[in-house]
This record gives sequence, C-alpha cells and structure tokens, in this order.
Amino acid sequence: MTENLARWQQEDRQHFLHPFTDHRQLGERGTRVITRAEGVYIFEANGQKILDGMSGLWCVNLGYSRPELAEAGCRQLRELPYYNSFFQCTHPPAIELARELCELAPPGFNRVFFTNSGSEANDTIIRLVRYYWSLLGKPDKQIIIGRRNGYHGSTVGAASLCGMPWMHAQAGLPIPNILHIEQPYWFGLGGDLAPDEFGRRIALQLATTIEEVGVDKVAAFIAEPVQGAGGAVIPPATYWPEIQKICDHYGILLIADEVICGIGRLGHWFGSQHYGIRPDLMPFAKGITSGYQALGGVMVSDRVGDVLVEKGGEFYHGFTYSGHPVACAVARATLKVLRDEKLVDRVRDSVIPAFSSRWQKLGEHPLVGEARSAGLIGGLELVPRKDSRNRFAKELKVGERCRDFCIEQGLVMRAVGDTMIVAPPFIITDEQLDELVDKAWKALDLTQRSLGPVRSPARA
Ligand code: PXG
Repeated sequence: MTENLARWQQEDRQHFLHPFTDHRQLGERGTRVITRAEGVYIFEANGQKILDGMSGLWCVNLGYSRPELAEAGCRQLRELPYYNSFFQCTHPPAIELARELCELAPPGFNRVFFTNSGSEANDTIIRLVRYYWSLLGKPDKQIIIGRRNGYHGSTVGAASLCGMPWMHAQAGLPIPNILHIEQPYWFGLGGDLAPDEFGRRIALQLATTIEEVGVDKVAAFIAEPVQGAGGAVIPPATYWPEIQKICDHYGILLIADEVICGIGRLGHWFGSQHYGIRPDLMPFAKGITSGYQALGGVMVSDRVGDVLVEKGGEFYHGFTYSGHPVACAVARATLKVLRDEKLVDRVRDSVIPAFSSRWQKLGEHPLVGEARSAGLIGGLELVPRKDSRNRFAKELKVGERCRDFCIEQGLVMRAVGDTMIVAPPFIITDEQLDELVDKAWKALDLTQRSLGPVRSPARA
C-alpha cells in the first residue's frame, strides 16, 4: 500500500476532479488515500487508523464490515445484475423494497419513487410537486420555499433548493420559483431572543413569505428535520409545530428531506417522527443502503400519490438506474439488519443517550460555546469567549484547524466554518464514544494552543 501511495497521490492530482474541493489547495496539501475500513474505523494507505465520526458522509450507519450487505449485493449481481423499471417492467428487489419502506413509513405513505441519490430525489421532488398542483388545476403553484443554509444536493434543481449562495453564484442558480427563508439557527442568529421565541419567529417567516407572493403561487416548503451539512442546526422545540401549522393553514405541501435524518439517525425510522411532523413527501438516500450502494428515492404520501395515479398520465421523469436491483437488494439487507437487531430502538434507547451525555461534556471545553445534539448528530460551536456568541475572525480558520488536529488524533470530525460536527455510525460502542470525545477534546486543546494567548479579534 505505502509503496503505491506517492503514485496514487500524484495520479489523483493529475486526473481526478473531486466533489466540493478546491483543487489548488488539494494539490498543495496532497490527499489522504483510504484503502480499507472495518467497523467504525477507516484506514489510510499509510496505515493510519481513524475513527470515522461522520459515518462516511452521514451514511455508513451500520459500519463498514457488514457481510450481510456485501452478500446481498453479490447474490443480486449473479441473479439479475440490471434491469429497468420503465416500459411496463419491474423486478422483485425494487417491489419488495418499496413495500418494506411503506410498511416502515408513517401511515399514509404507500408509494416510493426510486433514484440513485439524494440530489436526484430532490430534483424528483421539484418535478413532482409542480406536476401535482397542475393536475389539480393549479399550474401557477410553482414556488418551492427552502431555507438559507439548507442542503438538498448538487444537481441543478437540488442545488437551487439549497440555501447556499456560493453554490448558486457559480451556476446562475437558483432556477426560477425557488425562494428561501431564514434557518432556525439560534446560536448564530438568535440574538437576545430565547430559543423558543426565536424558533417561532423564524417559522413565521414562512407565513409572511406565502402572504407576500400569494398562496396561489406557492407549491411547497422543503426542509431537513435537522440541518446536516449546514452545520448540525437543530431547531428550537417551537419551530416544527409552527411550520406544520402554517403548511396546514395554507394547504401547501410539506417536504421533509430525510436524506440524513431518515432511516434511524434520530432514533426513529424517519426524522419527521422525532419532531411530530406530518410531511407529504420525504426524499431519502444515504442510510438506506448504509452507503454500500448508490440509492435514493422519494416517499410519496397518498395526498400526492393518489392524484398522480388517478388524475395523471405519464410522468415524464426517471433514471436508467431508478430502483437498481443491486442497490435495492443491499437496501433490503440494510433494513433487515436494522429490523432484526432492533437497531432503531437501540439507537433511540441507548446509543443516543450514551452519545449525547458524552457530547455535552465537550461543552465544558474553553473553546466551545455550545455543544448540541439531536439523535446521532452533534455540533460544537467554537468561540473566542465562552460568555458570548461572538465568532472568531474568519481568516483564523479555527474550524479547519480543529478538523486537521482531529485527523492527527485519528478522528474524522467535520468543520462547517467554526462549527464542528459528527454523525457517528449506529453501531458505535461506549468505548468508541469515549475514544471519540477524548480525541475531540485533545484536538480542541491543540486548536486552542495554536491560537496563542490572545485568541483573536472577535467578529460579531
Ligand atoms: N439532502 C440532504 C439533506 C443531504 O444531506 C442530499 C440531499 C444530496 O444527496 P446526494 O446523495 O446527492 O449527495 C444531501 C447530501 C457534507 C455533505 O459535507 C453532505 C451531503 C453530501 C455531501 C457532503 O456534510 N449531503
């Protein structure tokens, strides 16, 4: 392995364009080559063992070495490696997976549309909601409202739903009829308001926006139950009930993006259940195959599905690999492990409490202004002074420093600006959780030391 490392790094630099990567910086710093993984650990070509606090990219929920998943994929590759579900065709893995997902979903979800990713699921959402309203004789209901700093994927439609202006700026996005309201990020935006009051006020922006543009133009609101890529933004308790009330009042569709929160991460099959949300559509991906295969989709409620089937003709949408048999077989094996080992219950009843009590302790570190968690998602806000919510100067790149120190310690923890985030695999043990927070604490110490005695000019 090590003998190949330099060559791999050089060829990587020459030929491989990475997602969401500054290639000049990548060239200067070189890449870490991951060659194998086991349980909750990944291994670099140079032999370094790293605790994967991010479950890959929020997806390897069952850990890296599940033979059941590998075998299900192999079996399906031998039996029927591919067939499509266009033109009156279908196959057992997709049929069975669709049924199983509907059995696990909240009542009223009886249909699934398969894609290969979360981005495609969200592009499907845009097509689906606009088609739904036009079938109901309301073709002007086109506007989908998302949130600033929300993440929904990287295809043109999904990136438009994202509330990340730097993504939009590179490609002339968003596409027409996508609007964004503020995110329920109390630590960053709450000012003097108590979290509950802040949550209510931010939610009310949805009503204000609907009133401003006219309800006859608004199709849907889309949001992640907990904002993942935006920095583990956990809404105050008042937020979702208010949002649900507003969607009900105006009759617009509510879309809960379950790509991260779904399939157990919040201790329920779907993250919406954790917050008591009643969505009409739920995009999912990632954890459905524990990341072992590329699969996504949209859970479609009867409200939408009945109109589509009973009033609609052909829905001109789909992908060559929609419901790929191998991906579906691996997803079924994933759900089987989750069911057989009662893992969603176990996550809720023991892994989440074990994680959150340890995570809260990191809040005692002098560099940490807030340690928050929901389910198996944790966030830390790095601040110059614990008694205020002021931030470090951007140029100090405090989050990036901390992330690099984490890697040095043998831990993957992501930095979103100066917010550190983790989303550990469901199978993480108490000892491994201890290891995670010990390494995080050491990395925080090193970060603090690297900033020197006078931490920084704070920015408000
Ligand atoms: N919705 C949500 C909520 C997501 O988190 C997508 C949709 C898009 O899924 P695909 O499968 O098309 O990537 C995501 C993806 C990060 C990070 O750095 C997060 C995602 C992807 C890549 C990086 O946190 N989330």
